[in-house]
Amino acid sequence: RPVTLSGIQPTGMPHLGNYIGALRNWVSLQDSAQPAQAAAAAAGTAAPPSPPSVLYMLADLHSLTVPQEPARLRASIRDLACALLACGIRPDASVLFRQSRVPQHAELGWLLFCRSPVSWVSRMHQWRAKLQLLSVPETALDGTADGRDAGLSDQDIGSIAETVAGSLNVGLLSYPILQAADILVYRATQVPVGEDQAQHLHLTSLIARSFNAHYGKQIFPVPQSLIPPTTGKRIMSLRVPTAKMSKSDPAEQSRINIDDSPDDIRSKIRRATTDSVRGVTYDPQSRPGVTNLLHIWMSLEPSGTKWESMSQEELAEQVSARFGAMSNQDFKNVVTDVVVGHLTPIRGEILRLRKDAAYVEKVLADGEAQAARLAERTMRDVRRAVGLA
Ligand code: AQP
Repeated sequence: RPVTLSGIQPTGMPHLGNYIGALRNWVSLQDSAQPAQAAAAAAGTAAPPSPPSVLYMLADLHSLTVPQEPARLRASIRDLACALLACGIRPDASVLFRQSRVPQHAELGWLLFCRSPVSWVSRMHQWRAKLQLLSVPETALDGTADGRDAGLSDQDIGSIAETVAGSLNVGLLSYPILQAADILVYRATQVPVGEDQAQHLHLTSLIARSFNAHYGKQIFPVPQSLIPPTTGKRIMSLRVPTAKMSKSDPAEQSRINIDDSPDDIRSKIRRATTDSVRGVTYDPQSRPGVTNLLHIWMSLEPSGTKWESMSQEELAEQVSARFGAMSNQDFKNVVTDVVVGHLTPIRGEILRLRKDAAYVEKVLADGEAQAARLAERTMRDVRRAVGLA
């Protein structure tokens, strides 16, 4: 039986990129995995119980690889739960839970750390990109852990750790192994992820296969990644359309949050970076801003056209026929209408759920109890295999 697991970090309100690249697909996967529950939800009747096979995680432990202010993190976790429910994740069909509340993730994580060569994580693209970006000097990395810290006050030590660990910490290097634990602890067989996560998924397969081989037992299945189709695979920043839309981009104008008001959406799209070329054309290389808006439109427009299965030439032809005579400004209005139409009901549901904290907390607590039962089943086998039982 397929078991699906995916996660999202509580690093801010999800944006249109998270919605198009992940959350919308999560809802489809939930509904296709649990057709009886989906039919009951559509008919407004009670759903029959079913064994949990779709799990969605608020990846709060992962979010700590970058500095988080505690009160803000708490609020972001709550808000993220509201956002996922508002997008259509239903507690009768999916297990929704906070990663940190299921301690088996951290336990399995440690066991996997101890079986993973450092070179497996140090060659991950995301880690290498971060190292290059920061060009951290060797002396800064020495920090205080080399025995030369005599005479430093706690405050001095704290501030050195803050400076270095704020940007480059052990968690950031090793989080792909915790990610493997997140997946393997539920013996998940399929993992919907963005293409940027393909390398991490490959690492999970390596870890699962080497663990099975070492202990001579098929403890973990080898999971497959489910990468979304081509169009809108990556939604880009509205300000710098060569960078991806991101929750932690300090520029608010760079993204459309899924709880933005229609006025905010209108103003952000109106100010989105495009170019001064006349007419709308599909040209990812030389017109990244316009193409990003086209990807957003194609991902959300209601005709059901299979844009993702078209070649670049077909896309260019279709776009020219439809929007070739339109100014960028008029096209921005078309995009705004489709985004507002899509996000308005979601925003309404987020605002409603924010006022019902008790319900949201109960959904998470129930999800955590279910997740812990499943995880504990795996951990019993793992502890026995390792010699800890
Ligand atoms: N711009 C994007 N376009 C399409 N898909 C995206 N995803 C993220 N950004 C885009 C997908 O959303 C899922 C959840 O992402 P995450 O929050 O766990 O981490 P992330 O990829 O690092 O997302 P952000 O928004 O950029 O967050 P921060 O700023 O905190 O790092 C993933 O499946 C991801 O592929």
